[in-house]
Amino acid sequence: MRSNRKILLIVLFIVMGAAFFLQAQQGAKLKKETYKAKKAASVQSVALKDAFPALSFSMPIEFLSPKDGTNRNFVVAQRGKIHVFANSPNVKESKVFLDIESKVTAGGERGLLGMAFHPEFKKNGYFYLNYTRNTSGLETVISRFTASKNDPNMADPASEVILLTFKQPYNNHNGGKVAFGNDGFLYIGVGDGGSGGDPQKNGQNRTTLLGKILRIDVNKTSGGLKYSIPADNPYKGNTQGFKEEIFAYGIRNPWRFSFDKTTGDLWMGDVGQNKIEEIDIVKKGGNYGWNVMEAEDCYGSGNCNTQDLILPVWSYRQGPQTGNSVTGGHVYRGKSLKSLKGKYIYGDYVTGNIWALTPSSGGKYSNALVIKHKGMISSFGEDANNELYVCSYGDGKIYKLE
Ligand SMILES: [Ca+2]
Ligand SMILES: [Ca+2]
Repeated sequence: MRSNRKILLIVLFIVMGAAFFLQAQQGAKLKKETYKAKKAASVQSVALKDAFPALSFSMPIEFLSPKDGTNRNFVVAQRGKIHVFANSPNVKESKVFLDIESKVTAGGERGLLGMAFHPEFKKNGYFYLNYTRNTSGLETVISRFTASKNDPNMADPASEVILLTFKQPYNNHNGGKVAFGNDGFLYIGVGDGGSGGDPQKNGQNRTTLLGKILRIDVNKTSGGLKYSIPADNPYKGNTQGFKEEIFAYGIRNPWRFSFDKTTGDLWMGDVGQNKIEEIDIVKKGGNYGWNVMEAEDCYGSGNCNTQDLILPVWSYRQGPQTGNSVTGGHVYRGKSLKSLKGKYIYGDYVTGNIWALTPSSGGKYSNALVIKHKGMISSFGEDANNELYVCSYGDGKIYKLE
């Protein structure tokens, strides 16, 4: 999600999406929308099904489930609400788990952008949010909240503990994802600050948190922080003024990252500028190139010094057939879709393409179209069984791959 031209494009798609939604509503028979996949090479026929026909949400941007044995799903709505409901296609209603709309500044790429359950959520009730607010200028807030002890389907709005804030120089490129790695640390996706082309050169500047993946330890505090810096963070204790929270840098706008539950790999979609969308496997201390490079090309004109810059594991040129804004997904570790096992499933926000990346020899990957969603894909998510879902931004529905 990027510059003005792109925003225009996105607005156009929202209008088209709304028209599509109205059409769909007129035909009540279409209530259960099932899109049959075209058979793609190496991928079985996969359908996208309206997973919870009775439910829809306003601008859903995250779907997730705590591993607490309750088999509940949570949907984050961008304006600042979190909804909770039973993981059943017959579920009749959702409940508002938390409403922080009054705290959140939303619109465009701003809002309540991410949620993560603490690995010990069942015991401590902690969950973490990433949102933008405007108190004295736009900023990102990373907070911990606690679920109510009396009602598991309610969070306590007064339980907020702000861990970290940092200023946002522009409205766009706020990243927004938060997730716990297999190492138990909290990872935070932060965009380059915004505008276009990274005018402040934040991606390569390690004295700012912008344009980075951060990693913090929320289970300890140290040095006046509400968290601590993991002992092996790449810049812990550095004397160059680099931010110790940095895990990796050179990132433009990480729109969704996730961890492979089997290998622990951190997979990221990094939204491109005007040419190329990319998928990265993010390693500790890695420099992912922005704004020296846009994916595998030098950004801007002519040559660039590509030494030590890590190339994406996959990329695609922007276009009407491919897309204009990558949405990172998940390595599929569910049970029902055997042909997707171990593959990285991701998509494009604008075109609705959903692809599978399959590892092949020599660290290379092959790419296949799984299915095309007729709407905008704001996010992928997983339920308690690691089955895969799509947040459809325009019609507010949650679709399941099956
Ligand atoms: Ca920003
Ligand atoms: Ca890159």
